[in-house]
Amino acid sequence: MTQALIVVDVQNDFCPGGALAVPGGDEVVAPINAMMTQFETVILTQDWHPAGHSSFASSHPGKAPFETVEMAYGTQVLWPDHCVQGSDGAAFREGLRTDGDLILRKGFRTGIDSYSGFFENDQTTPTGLEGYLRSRGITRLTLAGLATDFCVAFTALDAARLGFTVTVDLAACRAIDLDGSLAASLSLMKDAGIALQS
Ligand code: VGL
Ligand code: ZN
Repeated sequence: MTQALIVVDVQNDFCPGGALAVPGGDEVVAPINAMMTQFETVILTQDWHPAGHSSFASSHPGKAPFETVEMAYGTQVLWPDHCVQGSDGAAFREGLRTDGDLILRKGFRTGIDSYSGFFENDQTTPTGLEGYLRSRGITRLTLAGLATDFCVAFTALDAARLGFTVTVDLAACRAIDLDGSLAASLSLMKDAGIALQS
């Protein structure tokens, strides 16, 4: 058993009606539930921010959502408040199977965001996911979820860089697509040798 499915951030706030709604975000639930039956190991990630998180525009006076700021670790997009720990918005989307082996929370430090399931946005602070996968002998990963161009892409790119064989199932992903971010992320993933499946 060397394969795992990583289900990225299928949470209410990324679905229609949520604080950072991804168009069609809820449409990934059915295909992901079906995919889960094909994998012995399923990991779900959960965006999990404290109130007042530094990725929230509301934490930066004069800034609006989708503007950027320079943080010590680089440029950070500012988002509407979303996925606040314990809120309904942070909960997994109703109907999503959550009986996976591991639920990995990320973005829980106030001063740093974490799009990737592997590293925070400084690209050096590990979440521990790499060790979890390696110690279980997993070498091949399939990714699905939200959003294609942020948390899915960052997770996939880190996984490829770490030497995992990575497939992203685009039919079970939806994108935010901010200023061409979808096309940019697809091209980065292709260049990294990630299989894009639809
Ligand atoms: C995400 C923006 C902010 C994502 C999370 O799951 O793609 N995007 N936080
Ligand atoms: Zn977030």
